[in-house]
Amino acid sequence: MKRNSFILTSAIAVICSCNDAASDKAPTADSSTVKISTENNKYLSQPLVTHIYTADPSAHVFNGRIYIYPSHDTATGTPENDNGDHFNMMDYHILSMDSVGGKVTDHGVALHIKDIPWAGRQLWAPDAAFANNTYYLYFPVKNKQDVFQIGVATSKTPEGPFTAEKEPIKGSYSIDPCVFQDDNGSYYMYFGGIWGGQLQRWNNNKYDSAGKLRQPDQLAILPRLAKLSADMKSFAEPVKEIKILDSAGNLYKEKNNDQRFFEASWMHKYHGKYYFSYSTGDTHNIVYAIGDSPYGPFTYKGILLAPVKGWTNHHSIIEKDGKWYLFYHDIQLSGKTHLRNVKVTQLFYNPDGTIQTIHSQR
Ligand code: FUB
Repeated sequence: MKRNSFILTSAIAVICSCNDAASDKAPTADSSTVKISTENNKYLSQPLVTHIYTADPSAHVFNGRIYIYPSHDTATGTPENDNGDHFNMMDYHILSMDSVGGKVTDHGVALHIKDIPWAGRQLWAPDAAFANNTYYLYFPVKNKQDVFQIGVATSKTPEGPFTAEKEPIKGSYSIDPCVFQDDNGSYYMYFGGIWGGQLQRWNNNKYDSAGKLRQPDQLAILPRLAKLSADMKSFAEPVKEIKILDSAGNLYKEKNNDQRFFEASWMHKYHGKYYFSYSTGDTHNIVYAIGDSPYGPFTYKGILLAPVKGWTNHHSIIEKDGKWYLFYHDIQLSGKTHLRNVKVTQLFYNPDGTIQTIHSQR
């Protein structure tokens, strides 16, 4: 995963950084922190925690408290490539806070890869849901054949620890699960990611290890969705594709990489409409599209979060006490692609239901 401008920025950041490349701990209060802090006012928000690296924040309000389910980035020394092998995460830590701006608690290890019987490597972006008096943690990880699937783990408390099911969710594949509860109590999982997320290997829900990315003039690969069963551990229906349309009603082509889906699905509802948001990956935006059904189609509306410092862009959206918030990440603390830090900022709607674009650097 590379882009030319970012390689240059990264190179400068690596030269300037005093952080230990072999450590997965974010800097504590030392001279390197002071050096970084002179740049702090360039950013819209500051990292929520600085003692570990965190990314891909899926936020939820459970029992009136904000819980954040992030990836836990680690420096394993795996070289960077377009498959994202450098995102080689081993466990999850769940964060929580009473309100935005309040003290953030790290609840420690909630699930470790060694406790997932079917897992091979790379614990990527998780999500969580509450049903049946149980908290469910959904996570993508490569199985022992190096193919991404999605697993589920359960706990009686939102912060875990979580116990993983022995097998992945049957029929699941690729990465970045987002579990959305509709007003009628139905739950849907949105998922998928191209490139390292392997979505290009899945056509009609069948695996093809030789599956290729689309050519510029071909239709773009679409994100996926399935309704969850009442047990929250299985799909209630075959996985479906989600149509994202331009204002003329056409599907995007691969060459429309400013708008087409790449990874990092999120679903929320606002004034009765379904807002499907996602990352455009190699163009680094979080964009959104609006529809009338959880199944879509969704019509593209614009950029929600402009590119952040770093290659990946990943987010979630919640409402708390009448305000809407965007959780996201960048690489302010480390200057390194794979060592990210989660952040939050308020999100604002226009009267017509569109969302004001957020720029994370001033
Ligand atoms: O954290 C690993 C991967 O990077 C996530 O699954 C993607 O969404 C991107 O943020």
